[in-house]
Amino acid sequence: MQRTQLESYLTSLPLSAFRYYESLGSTNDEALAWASQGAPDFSLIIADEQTSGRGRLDRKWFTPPHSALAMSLILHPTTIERAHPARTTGLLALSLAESLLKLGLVPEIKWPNDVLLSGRKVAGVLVETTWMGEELEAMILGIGVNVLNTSVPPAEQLLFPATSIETELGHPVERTELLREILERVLEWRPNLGTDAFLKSWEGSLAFRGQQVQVEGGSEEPIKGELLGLNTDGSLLIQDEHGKSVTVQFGEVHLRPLA
Ligand code: BT5
Repeated sequence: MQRTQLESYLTSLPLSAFRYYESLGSTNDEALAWASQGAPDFSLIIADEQTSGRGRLDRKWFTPPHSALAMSLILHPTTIERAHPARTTGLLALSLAESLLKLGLVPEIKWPNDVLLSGRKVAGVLVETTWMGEELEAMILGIGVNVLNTSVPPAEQLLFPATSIETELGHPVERTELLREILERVLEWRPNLGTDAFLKSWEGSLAFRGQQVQVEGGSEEPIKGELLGLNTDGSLLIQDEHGKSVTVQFGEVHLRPLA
């Protein structure tokens, strides 16, 4: 990815500022630091390679050079984003899912933060926050996308099977074009984050809807049941084995289908 090429692709978008790195530890770490130094709303950080990319619970996220998208968007949260922070994870996941749909693929969002193609993970979202005392200062919306075949980590390093857009499509795609497409979707959805239309689109993209799933996480017993959909706050709604509606809060949980 060349800086000049990136600049020409992004000039039409109302980005406040952007920083591009050929190699960086983690775009989320850089965004957290930049946010605390006063980065304006809708500033973007992109890295061609990450040497210590992070997932949830400090799990590793692999971003080898010249093959993936690794980016973090800094938002100064609006009232809606403060009220429904989980929706910002949905915002990025849905924006990518719609971009993939446009390429002719059939993406699914594995709640809470993965995007799947053919049941394999093609992307992960990591949203983090900075605080000024008790006041939420900034939200960092990070996403890593496996674009080319060479971005897919070896199977033994993974908890869940992975794929890339190139693998699924049968031909490579231009990373910068995909980036612009995702950002355009984010810009379209962001003002509508509080609407039912957003919730319905997010819910409509969910993997395993109507299927039996198991959710593990926290200190709770695993929950088994049918995945019904989303509550308005972005938490997951499941009908358990006894027919009871159970809500799974957004957080460090692991969802899998019960085959
Ligand atoms: C995620 O965490 O899926 C969130 C990943 C967010 C990465 C972006 S890249 C830009 C920004 N900067 C960062 O430092 N992070 C964000 P989680 O649900 O915890 O999944 C992590 C797990 O995904 C790992 O334990 C691996 O098993 C697997 N994994 C790692 N790299 C992968 C890859 N490239 N493709 C598919 N799976 C991967």
